[in-house]
Amino acid sequence: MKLYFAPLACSMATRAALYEAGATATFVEVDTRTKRTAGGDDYLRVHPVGLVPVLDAGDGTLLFENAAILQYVADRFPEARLAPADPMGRVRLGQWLSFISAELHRGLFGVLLDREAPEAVHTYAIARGTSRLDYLNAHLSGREFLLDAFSVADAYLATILGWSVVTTVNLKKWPAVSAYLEHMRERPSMARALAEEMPMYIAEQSRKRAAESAVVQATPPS
Ligand SMILES: N[C@@H](CCC(=O)N[C@@H](CS)C(=O)NCC(=O)O)C(=O)O
Repeated sequence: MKLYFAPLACSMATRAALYEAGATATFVEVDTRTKRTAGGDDYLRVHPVGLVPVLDAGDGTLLFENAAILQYVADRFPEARLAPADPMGRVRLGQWLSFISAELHRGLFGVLLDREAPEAVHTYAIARGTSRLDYLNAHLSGREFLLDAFSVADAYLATILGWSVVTTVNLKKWPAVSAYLEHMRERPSMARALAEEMPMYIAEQSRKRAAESAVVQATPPS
């Protein structure tokens, strides 16, 4: 299998799930801004919109969308128990994956991390996001995981919540959410994924800054 990822992006959830499963995989870094892989290939030929993650299932079949990819990994490695086996448990898993994707990933943190989004949009996202974090905090109070045991939804949620440190969302206001994130980060698969992707993220950021300052220097004063 081959995972197309960007450092510390939502694709880190799939990396952690692959580690949980003990899967053999290779990893291709993507610059989601330039839509190029680290090897210089045109990433739009892999994903027409240029989003990560994409998982190559091993035979060239390309899988899109984190929530679907995570369930694929869980199904492909059932012995790792990354998803509930019973039908209702599976519905609950789908419920959380949708909530994380729509309400927290794209609806809250994705907006806050978008430097091109106007300030009013950030303010609106935070105002709306509060009820989502309140709900999550109530659910996680007294619980170790989103479901009865660790699942791919936890890998996704911990990845998204980790972005809060570079936003104005202070998770300390939601103590159960904050404690959950700390606990998740101690999990070997998550800790390994974070330790591996952090240096890549720092390198990516410095490349971005260098590219931006090159543009500024090349722009003649008007
Ligand atoms: N709906 C997609 C969203 C994935 C997504 O937002 N990926 C971000 C990184 S976390 C990305 O690739 N952004 C680049 C872009 O928006 O052009 C999924 O859940 O997989």
